[in-house]
Amino acid sequence: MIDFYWVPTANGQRAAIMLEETGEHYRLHPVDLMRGEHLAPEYLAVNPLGKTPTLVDDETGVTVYGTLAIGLYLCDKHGVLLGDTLSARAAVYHWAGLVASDLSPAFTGQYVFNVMAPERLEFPIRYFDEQIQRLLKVLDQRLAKTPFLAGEVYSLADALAYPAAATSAARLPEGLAGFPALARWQETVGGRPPVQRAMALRADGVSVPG
Ligand SMILES: N[C@@H](CCC(=O)N[C@@H](CS)C(=O)NCC(=O)O)C(=O)O
Repeated sequence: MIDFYWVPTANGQRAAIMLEETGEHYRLHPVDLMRGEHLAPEYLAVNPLGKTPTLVDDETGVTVYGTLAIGLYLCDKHGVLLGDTLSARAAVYHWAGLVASDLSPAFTGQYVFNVMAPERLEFPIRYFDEQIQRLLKVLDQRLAKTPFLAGEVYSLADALAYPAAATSAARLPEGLAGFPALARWQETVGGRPPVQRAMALRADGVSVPG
């Protein structure tokens, strides 16, 4: 059984998709950021960084924090969603890495400067908007050539990218209209039952900043 410390944000959804994709049994522990539960001693004992998502796997005795690390751990544990050859895995690493180290921080930056910042600062708002547009364009160009990010088959990279596409579809003024291949992929990935179960996770009474 896995104890899963989670917040209903894109990062939480990424880790939840991987738990569902790999058929893990998990206990959901919603962490309320607004109430400061992530900085309470009980949670800092699990993850001293005080951020989510984190999982504690009592089957293997390991604790893993962060969406990419959790995704890689679950792929490794179950032998799925990474690819069978070095070149197939390289494609998964490339796209999963781009999502984790470029796209996801750009969304965080956009959220911080649009929702959390006490004053409106034009430069960081424009900077993160441009970063997101540039990254979505690259994903769209890739998906115009291959059905999934790493190639012919669904992988960890798609699982990690999906919440960003869903957020963009909801937040951008024209949704994903300017990114037709990404929109097609979003429908396909969003139709997977594990993805639907993860995206439907709710924590009554738990709120996030903003
Ligand atoms: N690099 C981490 C980022 C995790 C992260 O920023 N988590 C947010 C919730 S989505 C959090 O716990 N924030 C609390 C804080 O920053 O104090 C990942 O990929 O999971």
